[in-house]
Amino acid sequence: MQQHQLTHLGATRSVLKADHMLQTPDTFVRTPLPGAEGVDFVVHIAPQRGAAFTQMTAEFATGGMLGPAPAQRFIYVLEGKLDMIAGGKKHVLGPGSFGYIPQGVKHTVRARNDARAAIIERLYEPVETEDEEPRVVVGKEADVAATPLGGDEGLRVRALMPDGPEYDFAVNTMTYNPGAALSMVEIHVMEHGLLMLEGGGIYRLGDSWYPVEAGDFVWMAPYCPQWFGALGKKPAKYLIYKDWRRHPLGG
Ligand code: UGY
Ligand code: MN
Repeated sequence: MQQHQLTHLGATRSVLKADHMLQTPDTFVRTPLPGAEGVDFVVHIAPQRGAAFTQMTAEFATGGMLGPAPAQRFIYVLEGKLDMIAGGKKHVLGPGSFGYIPQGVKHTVRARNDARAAIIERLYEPVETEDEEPRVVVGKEADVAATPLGGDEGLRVRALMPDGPEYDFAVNTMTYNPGAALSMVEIHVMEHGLLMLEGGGIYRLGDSWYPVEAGDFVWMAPYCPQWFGALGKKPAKYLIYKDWRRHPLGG
């Protein structure tokens, strides 16, 4: 039988609204960035859209290198291996490993083989009452203790960043058993960047409900109503950024 070519005719699950965005892999557009070599970037969200941070996926060819960071940088490896030199130490980051580099700390990140990583960058917001400075952090997601959210064993949170007053953002993974869901529709001042890592489900954003699956990116502006329920036969897991521990009026 003749195989018919699927023609999308301009259709996609991607959606852009004032307070949220769903960006599916068929709509990812790659761009080079200054200082980087052998890396294509998908800039998922940026201040150009009103976000106070930048989240990208970096796609490295073997030997590809990131350029310098204009801000704090958080890296979560999705595929392949990265050599990261920061704070005078060399770290090998494989899938599920992460690294945080404070703003202004010189570092290099180079791919040992073809690799992909989620990269989150945010300008540091110091607080006058805080003397401690953020430090380089390296870890593996699987080694981080999981906390049931609100006592729900079916929904586990792993905090990848330390939660000290010197840190101004959090990056967590959230793992939902099939059928598990957020216990409430959240509406909060923090904004989110979210990358679906595994499985899928239904995301409520504002007044819309969207099917989402591994590979999708979601941006939620401050106060965007949000809820997620996991569907399917295997757990759903996402990586989620939020601004944290800073007064909304600054200072
Ligand atoms: O940390 C959070 O605000 C998280 N519960 N939000 C979310 O999963 N959409
Ligand atoms: Mn939230």
